[in-house]
Formats: sequence, C-alpha cells, structure tokens
Amino acid sequence: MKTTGLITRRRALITGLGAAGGFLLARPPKDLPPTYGNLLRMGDTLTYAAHRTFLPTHALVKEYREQDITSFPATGTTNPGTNDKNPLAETWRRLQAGSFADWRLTVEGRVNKPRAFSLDDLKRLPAKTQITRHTCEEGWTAIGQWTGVPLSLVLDAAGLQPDARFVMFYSYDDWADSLDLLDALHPQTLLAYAMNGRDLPVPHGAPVRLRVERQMGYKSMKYLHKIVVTNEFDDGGDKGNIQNGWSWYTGI
Ligand SMILES: Nc1nc2c(c(=O)[nH]1)N[C@H]1C(S)=C(S)[C@@H](COP(=O)(O)O)O[C@H]1N2
Ligand SMILES: [Mo]
Repeated sequence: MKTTGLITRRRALITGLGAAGGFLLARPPKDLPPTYGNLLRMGDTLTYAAHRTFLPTHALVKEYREQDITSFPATGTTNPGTNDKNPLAETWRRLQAGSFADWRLTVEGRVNKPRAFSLDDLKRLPAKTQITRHTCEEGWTAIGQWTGVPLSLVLDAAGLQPDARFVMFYSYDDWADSLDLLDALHPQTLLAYAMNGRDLPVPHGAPVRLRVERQMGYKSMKYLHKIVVTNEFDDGGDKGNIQNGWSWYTGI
C-alpha cells in the first residue's frame, strides 16, 4: 500500500539521519557553535556539522561570465539613513553626505593590531572580482559581479590571535551577525566595495558589504562598520538573524 511505502521511506530517512547524527556526535567538528545544543536548532547544527565534516574546507562556488549577469533587486534595508528608529541613521547620513571619505571599518577583538580601514585603505589591498549567484531566503536568485578585498587579507593585516574562532560583523542599520573562521577566511568571502564595475550603490550596501558566497543571501551583510574577532560564538542576540526566524548557518 502507498502509506506503507511512505512510512518505510520515512523510517529509512529517519534511520539514515540518525546514523549521520550518530557519526557526527561521535566525531563532532571542533568548532561547533556552543549555543546550538537545543532541540529547535538541531537541524541547523546537523547541516553545519555535516558541511564542516564532509565537504572540502574551501570548496568554491561557481563563478559566472559577464554575459550571465542579471538584474539584481535590492532587499531588506535599502538606505540606513531613512529609518528614524535606527540609532545609527544620522551617522550614516553624515558619512554618505561626505561621499564616505570619513567612513572607517574598525577591526578589533582577538587581533594583534586593531585597525580602522578607510575606503582607500581597503582599495589599496589586492582586489578580487567575482561573478556569483546570490540566493535570497525569500525565493529569488540573481547574478552579479562583485569587487573587493578578500576578508582574509584584512584579517591577516590585523593579525588573528591564536584563540580566534569567530568573526562578528556590525552594520549601519544596526544588525549584528557572525561567521566561523572557515567562512571568514574562504577565498570568495569579500569585503565588496563595487558591484558590476561601479561603486557599491546605496541600496546594495554602500560603501562596503560582505559577500559570503557559500551561504544564503542574508549572511552577506550590507553597510558594514565594525568587525570584531572573538573566541566565542555569538549569534548577535536581538540584532542577529535568529530574531527574524533565520538560521545562523545556511550553507549552500
Ligand atoms: N545590513 C543589512 N545587510 C543585509 C540585509 C539588510 O537588510 N541589512 N538584507 C540581507 C538580505 S535578506 C539579502 S537577500 C541581501 C540583499 O542584498 P541586495 O539588497 O544587494 O540584493 O542582503 C542581506 N544583507
Ligand atoms: Mo534575503
């Protein structure tokens, strides 16, 4: 009967998941985020653990050709200066009025040399350009070209301390989010200051945004202002993704 087949298949699936879970519990990746022990987040933990255990560490996402570039909607915050509830709105408006000459990206925490990078400082570092597909949790994808400095070069310049494990990001629309070091040091993870060959437009995160190509679109934080290297997992609390009902880890 149909239902029996379904139940058998479901049972097989559950057994399979159980086996994978058992394997992962027996050999957990060493950097499993510690707050991920509760049942609700078990699925995210399994995905994260499976990716970290089974995938090659720095597997690259596909890169496209210029003729593959598509139109690209702007979503979420499209101007941090227009939300009066945003405590950073005024600062951002002032920076924008000055063409971001006074904008700085501070890098602090578990680093040997805390730094404050201007846009020109970032542009003086070796640049990387890549054409990739962005996947939004709302169900659309788009292909765009991004130019920026690999985050790994900026973290190298600041000098990661041996106990560094996660990297926190703060934005001018008052978000906080984090990546583990593997995604932070991934060769396609960029601090992007240009899109499709032009300065990063305001709706897309001016002056600098993250591109985290191995995860869903919302991990690519726009309007960056601060990076803090930590030795502990922090999901950003009420400024983080979990308040939106989104997972901390959404590897693709
Ligand atoms: N600071 C900040 N970063 C953000 C968002 C946001 O609202 N604020 N939206 C996220 C989401 S859900 C997506 S899909 C992408 C959208 O980038 P785009 O506006 O360039 O399309 O940015 C992500 N980064
Ligand atoms: Mo999104």
